[in-house]
Amino acid sequence: MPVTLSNFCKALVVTASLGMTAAPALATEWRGWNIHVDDYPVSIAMESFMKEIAEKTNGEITGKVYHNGVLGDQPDAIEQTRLGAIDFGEFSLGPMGQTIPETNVVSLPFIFKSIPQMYKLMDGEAGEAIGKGMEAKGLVPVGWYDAGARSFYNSIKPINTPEDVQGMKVRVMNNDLFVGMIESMGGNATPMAFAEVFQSLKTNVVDGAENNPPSYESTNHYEVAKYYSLTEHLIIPECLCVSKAAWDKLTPEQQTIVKEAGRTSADLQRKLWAEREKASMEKVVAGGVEVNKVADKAPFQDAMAPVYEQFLAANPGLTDLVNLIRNAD
Ligand code: BDP
Repeated sequence: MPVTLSNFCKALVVTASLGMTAAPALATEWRGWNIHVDDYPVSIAMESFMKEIAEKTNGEITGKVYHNGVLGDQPDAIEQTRLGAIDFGEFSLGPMGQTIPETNVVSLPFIFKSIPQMYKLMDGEAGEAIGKGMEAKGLVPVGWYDAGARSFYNSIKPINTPEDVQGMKVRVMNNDLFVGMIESMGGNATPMAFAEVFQSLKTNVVDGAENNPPSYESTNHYEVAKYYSLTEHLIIPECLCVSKAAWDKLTPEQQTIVKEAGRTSADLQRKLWAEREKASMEKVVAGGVEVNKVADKAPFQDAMAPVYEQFLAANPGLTDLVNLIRNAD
């Protein structure tokens, strides 16, 4: 058969229709947002989430995870996911507080007593209440991920007391609550995108920041801020979230599959997290970081009283949720 334009077009039509019959009628390809590097626990768990969904839906729903924040910074990606321009993402509840007040409850410093306690509460009543608030704003949580505890690091000195933070320029995630947290210790808070922190530390635009060991290590912040002080002031859970817009297009069977895959991926992420935390600490110590334990955290906790007062005054409707977590064993 000679290759004429019309034959070529016919061939295209045949190929396309064959493709159509081979693929399920309502095949959907999701785009997923992730801020972390490819080998991060979150990244591996997100890949496994999509793989399980593709398998269990026989390819009706497939997806690609965009790592390293290439789809934009976090506050922006949260908005995009709420609006349905991104189909799913793995977010810290930290930067969500500006839009979803319920999530701010877990951004209150020292609200959880430990990581196991955080798991228990997020897998129970507290997670349900927070999840409802998220869903009302366009995000459907399908798995609570672990992000350990955040501690301060800086290029000047070890921090042992809240006074040590006085006058320090500290980068925080985009949320007024974290600005208040730093100011209550006399520091200067600078909200800034995660991707800009390395350069800002290097050029002394900020003196320090705060994060968990895997993020401190995977971003190389430890190379330019050598003092890591284990204040463990924030235990902020993270969420694997599906955009409500994408969720509402699923059949009930598909929704069940997505929920199950979310749970499996959270189990995997929590396991990988524990391993990575250990490996990251070893790596930063080998890289010359001076790690100090904080002997007495009570002065830090006391310094946070105004943060709680202001938060509860502005959000009286969240008092019960705050107390539920605060008074839990
Ligand atoms: C990491 C979180 C990530 C945040 C980042 C930050 O996993 O979602 O964007 O901290 O400090 O621990 O911005």
